[in-house]
Amino acid sequence: MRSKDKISYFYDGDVGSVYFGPNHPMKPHRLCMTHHLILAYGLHSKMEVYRPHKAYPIEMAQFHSPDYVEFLQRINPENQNLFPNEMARYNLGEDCPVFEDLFEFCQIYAGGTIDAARRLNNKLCDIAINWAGGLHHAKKCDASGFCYINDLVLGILELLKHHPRVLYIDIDVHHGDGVEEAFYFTDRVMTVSFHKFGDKFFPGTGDVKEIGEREGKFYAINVPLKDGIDDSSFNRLFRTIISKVVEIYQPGAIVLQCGADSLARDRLGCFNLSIDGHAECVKFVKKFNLPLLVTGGGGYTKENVARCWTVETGILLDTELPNEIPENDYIKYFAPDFSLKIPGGHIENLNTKSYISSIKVQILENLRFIQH
Ligand code: V1P
Ligand code: CA
Ligand code: ZN
Repeated sequence: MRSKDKISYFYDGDVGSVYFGPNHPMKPHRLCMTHHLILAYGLHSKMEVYRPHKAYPIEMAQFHSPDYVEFLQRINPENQNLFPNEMARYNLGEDCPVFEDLFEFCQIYAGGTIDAARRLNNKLCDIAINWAGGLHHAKKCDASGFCYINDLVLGILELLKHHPRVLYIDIDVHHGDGVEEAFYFTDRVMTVSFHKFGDKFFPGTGDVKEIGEREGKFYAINVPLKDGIDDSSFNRLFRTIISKVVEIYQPGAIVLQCGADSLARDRLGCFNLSIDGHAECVKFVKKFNLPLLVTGGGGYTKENVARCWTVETGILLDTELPNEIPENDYIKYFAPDFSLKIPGGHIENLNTKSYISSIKVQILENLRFIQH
């Protein structure tokens, strides 16, 4: 362990007040709940808290096409009916609706991840946190799966200015397809996503056989899982794969996407992870003592998202948190037990020992082809 990690934390109070619409599972209000829980536990006094800059269109265009960025800037709920062709072309609609202040929302969450990467690059901190970021599905010219601008790709591009190799790890229940696609042909970024795969689960990609191409061959790792994976099998698999990856790839920095929809009882997810099981991944990655950029991602049972990211902030700060949730503006959401931790779930675990073992063998086999 480093003697004392310096942590930069990014939050903008405006991010929690945007609204994707009735029945939409993505609730940015979860970010506000998370922040207030972090404050209630007094964690703000142990880290540097920053309001991120609003990412400029030119910064977004480091990855996205300028015409797509321009359209996001121009579109609003009042004029969207005038642009049916562009709405379809850029995949805006049901999953990725146009809502009030959409562009400003993108600027804030993308600005947070870019600022986080810059502070790490300038050695102003050891760990940087942006719970509003982690929108891993956005593509160069397309919105996808509640994601418009891919802040993770922008953050990684920033880290690549200072580091020859960056490792991206994604524990959201969905495949990190946008980040994988952005770096599919390069060996300068290794992407590793753990996700549910099969039964037409969104986005449908992330087979173990998707491994990268050309220079990037063997630098994309996919860990496709079935419903019901529990803490012990997930943590064992995570540790085995990530320790081997770090040993062989020797990254200069790590980006960890902590989507909380891999928790038990998530509205969209289907795993059995407890908060301790999820947080164990954060603890494990922190131990490598490499510059670490931590983001949020999915997470659709808001009170559990707030619990999870607060626990993980505590872990990054090496601070134990009492299990009884302190008084805060959103205390009523944590009724009836007001406890910080949630246990694992009990849906049937369809990941047999032999299935997990075969995935592990294929992944470790591919890692043998990497030069070191
Ligand atoms: O399944 C689909 C699309 C819609 N069909 C044409 C296929 N979309 C999913 C998108 C999930 C996005 C997850 C994002 C993240 O990885 C990162 C932030 O967590 C979807 C689902 C679902 N159950 O998978 N969209 C919706 N539900 C949805 C429901 C109501 C209103 C709008 C969208
Ligand atoms: Ca994932
Ligand atoms: Zn997700």
